[in-house]
Amino acid sequence: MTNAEVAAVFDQIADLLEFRGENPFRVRAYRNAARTIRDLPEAVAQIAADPQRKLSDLEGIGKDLAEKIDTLLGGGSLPMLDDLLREVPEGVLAIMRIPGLGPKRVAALHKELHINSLEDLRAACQSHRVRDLHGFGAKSEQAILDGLDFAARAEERVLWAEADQLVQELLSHMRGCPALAEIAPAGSYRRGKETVGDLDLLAVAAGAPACGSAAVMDYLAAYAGLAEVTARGQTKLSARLVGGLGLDLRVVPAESFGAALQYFTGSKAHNIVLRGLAKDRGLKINEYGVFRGATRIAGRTEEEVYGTLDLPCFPPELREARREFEWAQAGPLPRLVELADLCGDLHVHSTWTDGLASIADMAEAAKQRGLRYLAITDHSKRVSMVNGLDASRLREQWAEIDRLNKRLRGITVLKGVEVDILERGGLDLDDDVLAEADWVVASIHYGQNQSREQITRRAIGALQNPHVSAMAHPTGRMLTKRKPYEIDLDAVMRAARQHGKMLELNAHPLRLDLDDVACAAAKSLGIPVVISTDSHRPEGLAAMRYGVLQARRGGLTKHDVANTRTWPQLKKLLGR
Ligand code: DGT
Ligand code: CA
Ligand code: CA
Ligand code: ZN
Repeated sequence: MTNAEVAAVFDQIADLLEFRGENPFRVRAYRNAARTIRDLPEAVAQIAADPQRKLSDLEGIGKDLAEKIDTLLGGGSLPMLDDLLREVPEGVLAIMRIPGLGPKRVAALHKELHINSLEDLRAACQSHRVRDLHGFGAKSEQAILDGLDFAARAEERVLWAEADQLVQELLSHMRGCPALAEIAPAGSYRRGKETVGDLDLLAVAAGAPACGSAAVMDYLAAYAGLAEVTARGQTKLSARLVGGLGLDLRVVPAESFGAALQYFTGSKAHNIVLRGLAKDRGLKINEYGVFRGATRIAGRTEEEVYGTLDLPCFPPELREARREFEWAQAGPLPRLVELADLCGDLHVHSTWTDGLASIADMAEAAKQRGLRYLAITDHSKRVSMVNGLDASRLREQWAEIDRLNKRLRGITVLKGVEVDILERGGLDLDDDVLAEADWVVASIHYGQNQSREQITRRAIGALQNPHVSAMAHPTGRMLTKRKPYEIDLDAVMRAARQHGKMLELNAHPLRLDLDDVACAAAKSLGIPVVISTDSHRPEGLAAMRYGVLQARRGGLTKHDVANTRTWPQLKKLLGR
């Protein structure tokens, strides 16, 4: 069990005790224990395994809690937690996970309004029964409804990176099907959307269409990764994968494959514009092809379909009915950035803080991926739970980087830091040390619940610092898990432009922050975007492709992405 997992158990106990209205001191004891363990600079398992040390020597951990930790580390369960979980209705636990609803408020809803499930809660908010409760109001009623919507949406969609893994496994199964001539994913997955609601697959059967379709569908139905087939027709099969993700497979004739691929790739908004353009020319476009009267004039390939309207075959990432039609009218489409264009990674951690690999190992891995520079950006001291660096340790780290660079060939390690933007404003390290860095990313990790004004002011303050290079993960969102913090991104972008700063597109599949729309906004303001992986281990560097996909959705070209440049060029762009 990791420290975070042990801490999460204690937090849950605290929540349940608080929900039941137990002694506040007891609740606080569990909360403090959770914090102590979460903030430990080493694994709690390591302390437990050391005969020289005692868990009960840790601050806030008495004999009873030490025993509980031992039980958890040994793989056991805690009887008192099991009892608590039995006594609290399951629906109430779900309510406690809604952002912004603590155990006390959930208890009030449960006691006063007999709310036992998410459905009860929604109904109570909609009929305005919640606003009259003590401590609630119209504003919190709306906040609860927003939280419910967020939780519902989050549950239905999966991260693109997860969908990708599922798609690759599925495709490799399907390629074993003798009756299959062709198969391709469509839908939001193909457009590279950050989360995917369901998978849409198109197939062409070999041989006679009727029996071919049946054979292809049979082959899919036999896939071990399917939980159930939910519907089956002549040419369409709907199913659910083991993890719950929905899936539609359509088997289409070869002469319609391009038209179907175009239609089912979407987006819906893009298709609506396309249908209008076809109509203007007296053509009809649908999933079977492009028709003039009853004659099919295109359908086999997407190029052919778009070609009938004198349009380029848009990269799927652009098909959102934003600027793509306008661009196509003006001339050739911009060539979107590609993974191979990236020369460096500018946000990476090492064992100096919460990374799992040494600087040398990260540099080697980056070189293997074809990168030519890598900025080590470990956390600053405010992030105490991961042993964030103060000025003196940072300088020690940089001395190590200097030594390392002397022997490294083919890659340069940059002296960087991920400096925290403090809750009260200002940065966590002094200007004199920041001035010695090659690359400084500034991040908000604490005080994420502050008001829009406060958070925006902090971000702009950081961008005004002459030594800051870029703002990391500018909205703090965690896809399907945490909403962005309240921030006026327009104001932040204006400040970035004014002070010549860059903005990060954090490529971690859970973040993808900036999102596609914000990337497009940055481009239009001329703010260089850096795509960085925020890797904590060598494998993390692979996330660059997710960032590239998001950048492409924002219409970014190689020119718009700063780290497609060599380090000397990038430094010049930064003007420092
Ligand atoms: P998702 O699954 O929510 O992540 O998003 P999509 O875009 O994959 O949407 P989905 O699975 O409902 O449909 C796949 C594509 O099929 C969609 O992007 C466009 C096309 N499509 C679906 N329904 C309609 C429709 O009513 N009209 C048009 N024009 N296209 C549609
Ligand atoms: Ca879909
Ligand atoms: Ca679908
Ligand atoms: Zn980081």
